[in-house]
Amino acid sequence: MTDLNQSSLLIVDDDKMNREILHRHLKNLGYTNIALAESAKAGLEIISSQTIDLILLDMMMPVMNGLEMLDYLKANIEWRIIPVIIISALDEKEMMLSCIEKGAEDYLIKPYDRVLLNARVSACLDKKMLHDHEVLNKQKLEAAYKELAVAYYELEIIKNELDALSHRDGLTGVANRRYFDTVLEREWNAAKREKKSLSLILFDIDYFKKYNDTYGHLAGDDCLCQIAIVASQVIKRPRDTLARYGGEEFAVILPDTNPLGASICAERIRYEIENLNISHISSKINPYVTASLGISTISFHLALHQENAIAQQLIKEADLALYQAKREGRNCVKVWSSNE
Ligand code: GH3
Ligand code: MG
Ligand code: MG
Repeated sequence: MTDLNQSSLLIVDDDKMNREILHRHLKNLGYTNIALAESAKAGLEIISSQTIDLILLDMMMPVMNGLEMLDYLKANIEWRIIPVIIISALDEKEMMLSCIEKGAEDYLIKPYDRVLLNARVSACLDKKMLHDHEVLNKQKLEAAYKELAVAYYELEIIKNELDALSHRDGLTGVANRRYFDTVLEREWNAAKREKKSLSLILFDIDYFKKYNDTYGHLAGDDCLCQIAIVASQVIKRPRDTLARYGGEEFAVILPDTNPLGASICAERIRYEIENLNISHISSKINPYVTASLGISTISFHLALHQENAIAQQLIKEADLALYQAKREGRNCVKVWSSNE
């Protein structure tokens, strides 16, 4: 399993002859990448500057002995995984135990058995290679996870953007009809559950066909955008929703709002539209663009409403009120009432 040419070994021994004998022996076994150090200090310098897969360490050395070097290696987070085989003339059980306890892979006594040494070196290198592969795989896996997390995050952003786009009207940027239906249904259910009021304003630009005929379709589009902007500035609460209901017709959903609150809101929209001062010479009622508004409200806390009322009823009633505003001269607000 061990790739002899790829493994790098380090012999640390203060005795030159010992170093050379071991070096020759390992070379004869086929290992080509072998570093030699005459002291623990020289050994540590080599370890800091190159990758080492196995250390063959002498025990008795001046300044820093093998046991001290072992301590040093095992205390270092990067070096502690390098296997160490102690090769020593010191045949003391205590010392052997101490080395094994501190993390040495084996303790061979000089003169060492060559067959045993070969087997230990080979086993240590196999183990080290396996460990290196595991580390590499873990790093690759972590990198892949990170990439996946980034891709997922980007996908979420795109999905949110697409979601938002699918809710918007292409011309004015306010909610589209589809989203209006969703919000109305949601708010209807919430109002029913919480026994609250829900108001709806429908408004329609007056003589808009004539406006288009007079100023052109592009000017008409621009007019719609300006109206959407001022209307969206009037509605303040986070759950209020302005939507483009049809061609030149808009809707405002006002949760938890009674007819009086909705009237104030509608009157402000009417006022702001007129106040845009968009010339409309073909209008029969005003020199500027105006709109007519109809309001309907459902009050779930009042007993007069049937349990089985449906959201469509609210639209129908706001539409009736809007029709009444048109009938009664346009540029005004009408609140739907069951008496009319
Ligand atoms: P009323 O006062 O009774 O509401 O009259 P009106 O002319 O506004 O109503 P009508 O329903 O007869 O005409 C609506 C016009 O709105 C028709 C069409 O030219 C215009 N319109 C609808 N959608 C758009 C749009 O997206 N852009 C433009 N420029 N005009 C549109
Ligand atoms: Mg219309
Ligand atoms: Mg109109």
